[in-house]
Amino acid sequence: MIVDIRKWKHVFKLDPDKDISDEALDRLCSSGTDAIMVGGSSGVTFDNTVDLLSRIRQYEVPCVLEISNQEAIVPGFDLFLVPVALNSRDAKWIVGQHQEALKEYGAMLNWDELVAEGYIILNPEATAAQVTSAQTELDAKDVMAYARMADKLFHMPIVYLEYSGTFGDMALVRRTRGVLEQARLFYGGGIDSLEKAQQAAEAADTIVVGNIVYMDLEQALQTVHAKNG
Ligand code: 1GP
Repeated sequence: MIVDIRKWKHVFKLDPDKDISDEALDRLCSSGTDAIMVGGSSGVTFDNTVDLLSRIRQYEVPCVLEISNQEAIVPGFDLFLVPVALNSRDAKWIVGQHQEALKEYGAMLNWDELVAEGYIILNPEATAAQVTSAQTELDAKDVMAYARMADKLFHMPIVYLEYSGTFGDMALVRRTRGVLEQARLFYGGGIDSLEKAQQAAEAADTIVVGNIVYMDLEQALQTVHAKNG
């Protein structure tokens, strides 16, 4: 399957470490979302990732893996997103784990299936911020500089503003998108209604809807309508 991230407006992110019923998965995969992203910040294993992939594969929706650790790299996804935590204080989350993985798999990778995501993590309470020791006290100039670094210096296809768990500053999201030339701006965090999805979809290129899937499936499904403006 050819997957074009540049066409994505809406993505559901499913966590292999969380339970989801067959019925809920059926409704999510048939919702009209552009892709299902599989990933999480903790408890992601090879086994729970394989299990979720095989269930999603019953549907036509593109399914991509956001790699969270080397042990949980499962073949068979349409694409593999590789997070680079640009504002981490720990090089392990910027280049360290990546270098370790490439020592193992570097010679046998299909590079066309790999897409780098330049993460800027902005909610200090998020697990991702804590795991990566992210420097979240950033002003707009700081964020813009990271965004340009990802876009212009490193040529990353995705800049990801990550507010996981809280709804972010849409003015900042819009400004950040404004400085990108080739990268696509992903926004994720706290989208729990159609209204918030519409606000985020207006500010970013692609919106990512995560936790509400597990809290209130009906509200989660509503967010797909933000695709239509
Ligand atoms: C998490 O950006 C996603 O990586 C979505 O965040 O769980 O807050 O929707 P939420």
